[in-house]
Amino acid sequence: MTKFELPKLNYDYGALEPYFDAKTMEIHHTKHHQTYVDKLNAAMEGESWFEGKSLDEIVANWEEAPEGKKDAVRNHGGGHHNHSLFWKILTPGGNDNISQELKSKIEEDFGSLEECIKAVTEAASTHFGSGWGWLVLNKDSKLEAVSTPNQNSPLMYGYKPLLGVDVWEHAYYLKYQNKRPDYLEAFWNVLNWEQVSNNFA
Ligand code: MN3
Repeated sequence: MTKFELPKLNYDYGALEPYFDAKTMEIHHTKHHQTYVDKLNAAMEGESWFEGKSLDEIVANWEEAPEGKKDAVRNHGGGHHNHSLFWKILTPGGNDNISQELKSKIEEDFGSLEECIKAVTEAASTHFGSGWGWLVLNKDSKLEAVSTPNQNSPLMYGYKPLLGVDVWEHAYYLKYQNKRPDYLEAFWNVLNWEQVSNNFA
C-alpha cells in the first residue's frame, strides 16, 4: 500500500522569521507533523479500506474507517491533512496576491477583507484548548470563519478549507509562550494569499 510522506517545505525553517521562529518550524515539521504521518501509515497497515483512497477521501470519511482505526484516522489523518495545508499557505514575508474571485467573495460574505481577517482571528483566538482556526467554504458555498478541535479537519464537517491556522501550543509556545493573540497577529504577516486563492479556485 502507498504510504504517506512528510511533504517538503518550499522555504527554509528560518525563512518566516521574525514572525515564526526557525526552531519552532523545525520541530513542528520534523517531529509533530512527521508523527501524524507515521501514525496514519501505521493505522493503514494491512487494511484494505484505505486502498486507492486519497488523503482527502480518508479524512472526510473517517467515520467509515475500520473499527479500531477511526480515532487514528481522525487524529493523524486530520493532522497530516491540516499541516500539509498549513505549510503551503505560509510564505516568507507573506504575499497579497489574492485573486479577484476570492476578494469579491470575501466582500460579499464578510463585507471586507479586514472583517474576514478579524473573524478568522476571533475564531482562532477564542478556540478553547488545542485546535485550528479556519476560513472555509460551507455546503451552501458561503465563506465562514470556524474553528475545529484537536486535529479535526474541516472536511469532516463538509467544509472546504481555504486557510488554516494551527493554535496548538506547539505552534507558538517557544516564541510566544501563552500569548496566542501575538502569534495570530504574526500569522497574517506570513500568509500566502495566492495559495489561499488557489485553494478557493
Ligand atoms: Mn501543529
